[in-house]
Amino acid sequence: MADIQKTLVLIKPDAIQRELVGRVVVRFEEKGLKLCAMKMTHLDEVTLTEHYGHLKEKPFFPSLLQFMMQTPIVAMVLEGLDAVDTVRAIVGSTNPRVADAGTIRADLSMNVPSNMVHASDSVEAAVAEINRFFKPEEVFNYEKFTDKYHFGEGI
Ligand code: IDP
Ligand code: MG
Repeated sequence: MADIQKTLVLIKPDAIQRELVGRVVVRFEEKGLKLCAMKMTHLDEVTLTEHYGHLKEKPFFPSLLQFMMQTPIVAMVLEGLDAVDTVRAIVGSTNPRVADAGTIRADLSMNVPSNMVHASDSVEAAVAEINRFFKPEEVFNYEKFTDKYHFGEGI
């Protein structure tokens, strides 16, 4: 049984610099994921240290933070059936050079940390990350005519 879930996506500074924000958004939209929240924000060290806490001991951690603060980023909440795994599948694996062709990272990037997007990796992480980047009133629940295709029985 599939669950309706929400997940967090960040469009990283390399995508902003390379003017690929629209290309990223369209991939999620055309899949059938529902846009529930979206904003541009400039991340700070405190937020990033929390967000990338699992990487704090890695040698590349300081450069990852520097990279993520180069420009503002675009944060989004997407909703859909099994949205956490569905979005991760569209995003592709961390290293864009070995990511599956057809994924955002494989098709549009070459390197780390500049791999275009962040996506939550579990339902628990998605809840924590949505709360980190959005106030409850910034996340919208609304009906669309296409819900029956993307969320319901598909008929
Ligand atoms: P994920 O983004 O696919 O979930 P994580 O392991 O959580 O991958 O790493 C978070 C981010 O840190 C990556 O998306 C990438 O931008 C960066 N990163 C991961 N590994 C490396 C590395 O070896 N060198 C530089 N940056 C890295
Ligand atoms: Mg991760």
